[in-house]
Amino acid sequence: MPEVQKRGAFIVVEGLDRSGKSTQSTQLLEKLRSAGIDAKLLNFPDRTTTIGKMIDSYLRSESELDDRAIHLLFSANRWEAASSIESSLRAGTLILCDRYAFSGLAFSAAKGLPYTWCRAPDVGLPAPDLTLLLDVSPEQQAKRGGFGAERYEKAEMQERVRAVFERVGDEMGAGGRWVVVDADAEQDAVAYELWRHVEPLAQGTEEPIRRLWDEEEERRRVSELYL
Ligand code: DGP
Repeated sequence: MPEVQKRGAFIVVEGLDRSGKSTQSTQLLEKLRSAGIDAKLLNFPDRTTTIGKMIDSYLRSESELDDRAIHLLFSANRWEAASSIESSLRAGTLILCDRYAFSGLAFSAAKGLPYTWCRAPDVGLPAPDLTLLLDVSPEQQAKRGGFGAERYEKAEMQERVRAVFERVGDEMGAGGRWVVVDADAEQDAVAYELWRHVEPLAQGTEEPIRRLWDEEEERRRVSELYL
């Protein structure tokens, strides 16, 4: 029997501002690397590219853009990394990603753009094998020193984003690919919980790379047919 080739796993960490997402992603990377795993951490938006610089200027309120235009830029910023994500995965590297298309959907739908329109530009991107949503309560967000000065860092906006993340989670279903982690817990407890979900994927997976939002679309089509 020919041996099935493993590829690196694709793991996304999502969450609201002040959820501890970036700290936890960095720690997770260190833990993976010290376990001997070839792993890379990406951040979206990637503010270093030409598109990323436009996004950065928008987030700092140094420039104004139509809501749809900025949405498409966030998506383009992921697309410009898509082929390198895929080739890293195929080369056996685990890709850890601090935010991905789910943030794109959550933040733009929270502004009032239609949900299905928001999803469309990200259709076909490599789909994560696992998404960990760090769920922080408004009370904890406030306790953690409130928000910074960037555009979306306001309590009402965060509440709306939270609601869209819930909807995304419901649609992702119970297949284990979307995991909600209580981010109000102590830092070590959150890290432990994240590791519990990441460890089984650390050595790679034999599954083919899927595309966003294939499975979810299929589930929706089937339920529309039969309900
Ligand atoms: P961060 O660098 O993780 O703090 O993210 C910067 C801000 O941008 C944060 O408030 C979340 C928001 N954001 C991240 N990705 C997207 C996206 O794809 N679309 C929109 N509209 N906002 C996003």
